Amino acid sequence: MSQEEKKNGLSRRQVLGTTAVAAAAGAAGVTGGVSLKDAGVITPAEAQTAPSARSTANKYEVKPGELDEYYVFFSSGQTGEVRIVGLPSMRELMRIPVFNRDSATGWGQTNESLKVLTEGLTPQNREFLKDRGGIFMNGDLHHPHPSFTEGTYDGRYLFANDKSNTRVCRIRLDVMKCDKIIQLPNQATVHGLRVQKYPRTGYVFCNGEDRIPLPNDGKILDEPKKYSGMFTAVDGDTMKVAWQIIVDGNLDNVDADYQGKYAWSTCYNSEEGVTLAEMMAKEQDWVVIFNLKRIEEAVKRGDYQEMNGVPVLNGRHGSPYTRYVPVGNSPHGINTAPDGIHFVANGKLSPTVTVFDARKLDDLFDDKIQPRDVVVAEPELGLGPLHTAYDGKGNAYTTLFLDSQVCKWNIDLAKRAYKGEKVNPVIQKLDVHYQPGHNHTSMGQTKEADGKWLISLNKFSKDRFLNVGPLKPENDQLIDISGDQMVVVHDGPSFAEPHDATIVHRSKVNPVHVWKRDDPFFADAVQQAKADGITLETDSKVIREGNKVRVYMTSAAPAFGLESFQVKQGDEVTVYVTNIDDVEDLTHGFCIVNYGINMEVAPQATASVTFTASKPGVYWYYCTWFCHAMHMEMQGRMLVEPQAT
Ligand code: RUQ
Ligand code: CUA
Repeated sequence: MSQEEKKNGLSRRQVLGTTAVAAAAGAAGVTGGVSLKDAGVITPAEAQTAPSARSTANKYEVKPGELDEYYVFFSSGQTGEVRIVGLPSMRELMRIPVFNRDSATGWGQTNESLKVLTEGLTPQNREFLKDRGGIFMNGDLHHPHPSFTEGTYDGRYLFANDKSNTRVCRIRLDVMKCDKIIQLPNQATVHGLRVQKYPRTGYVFCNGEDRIPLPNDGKILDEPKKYSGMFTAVDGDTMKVAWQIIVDGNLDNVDADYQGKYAWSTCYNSEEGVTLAEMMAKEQDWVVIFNLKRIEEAVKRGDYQEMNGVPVLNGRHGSPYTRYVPVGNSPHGINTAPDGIHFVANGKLSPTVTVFDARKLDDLFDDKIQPRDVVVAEPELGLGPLHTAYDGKGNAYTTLFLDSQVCKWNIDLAKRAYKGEKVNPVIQKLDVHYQPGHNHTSMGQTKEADGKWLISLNKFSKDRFLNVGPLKPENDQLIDISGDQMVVVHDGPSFAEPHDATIVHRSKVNPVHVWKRDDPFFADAVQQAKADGITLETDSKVIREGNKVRVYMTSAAPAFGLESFQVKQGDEVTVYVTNIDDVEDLTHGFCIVNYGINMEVAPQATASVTFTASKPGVYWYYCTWFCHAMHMEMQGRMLVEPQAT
């Protein structure tokens, strides 16, 4: 210890730790005139006598080897994957490739992933992609939402949208892999995505944002009045479209109730224009309410038109299935409160948010009240409200994009103010860095909102991190909301883009450690092996059928089941690798050098890849995941015999 440290009774390591806590706690810092004690930091000597203060100091620390309390499922925007982050440490734990092509896992190259990526394409796009490798190589994943049972997460699935190619994915939370992707017909872009909360998921609600001609076959081009917007309900169990409904305007975000009766979407461009000026012309846009029971009955009755194999209903103004409630111009986020009663549409261009009472919707659909009668508050919060989160104690947290703030306000006070009482619903405004889009509270999108944490997903980081060139990371900030005041406790840079996230308590998710051998994810490989008389767990063998060659091999650290195999130039080769190691965290990889092949094979999994052996010569294959002291030696040779000329 240095003299200075001795004087303070702190080691250098402790000082570094406590400085971080002091700075994180929003104090001016240790040298800025605030003592460690003021910042809630105490010396080891004091810690003996003040255990509660001690635990305050360590509140935000997750020590090496300690586990986080929450999973955060982050979207990655234009990267097209899902990321799993631990909260409160904000450590990135895993990435799940979905709409992107991933070098490490072979997602987009293995037969197992190609099946997921291709089987749900619309026929038109299957044709379009024929000469383009068969799959889209990009995605824009915005909104990841886990499945529900009775108003809270059930740990089965996570659903998310691809805005760029109009797709919806499903990720299995037992293995953290995507098992289904569907491309939505009759729709251009899917932006807002949320799921049915009650009785279960059930439906995955998908907002079509851009309006297009139906069918979009080139007969109608520059006649925007003939375009349609679309709302889709996907069945989360089958990953098929259950029904679609045509709407007026462009749908933005969506959420659902806690009763299983309604879904609601923000909707902009009531003008139905195609330029910015046209879209902003009117003072008002809408929130569209969808009556699920009436829609289901209509589908049963046959009150729809079938388009591309899907029942499509008419939900335009005057339809019995929808109601349009006027709100300020271009609303953005829409968020259901955990009380099961209120939902809030965020103004974006208007400094207000609009609070609705879901209990009034039955009367609205029965035409007993006017659309605006379902509005119970409209507090003015600040500039650019985009999304709202909740703490389950009656408070709401709204991001203010233009003000670079989070505004904490109280729903009840807002309702009283709306009735004319002289009360201010705003409790606190906290600076965030900078320009927040989505924000999320722990369990806050369920009826089990626990009011402990808020993350603010900020679109700009500017000066908050070391300069890494013109393209900057974005900034996810962790905010403690357990006290009366919000406190920023952590900055976390992230690469494109922390678009949206869901914070799930770890008790809700229970992934496996190794694959089960009968997992449907590689059932096709198992079936093919059976047809070839191969037992994947024990056999390493080459099967030839004309110019189709199937190479089966096991992998067990540090060796593949085959030290070499031989094929002929021009053969269509499929390599099946089965990882027979039954040990947690013992993943192998299979890479063929100069053949552009690489894939991950986790414990007890089978992975396969198909390619044409178009180049003759000797090609080493090796294991790409560090698995053993002899990992470097885990290799073999593919011998490609030249074609006879
Ligand atoms: S929307 S920043 Cu794509 Cu999630 Cu509001
Ligand atoms: Cu197997 Cu490295």
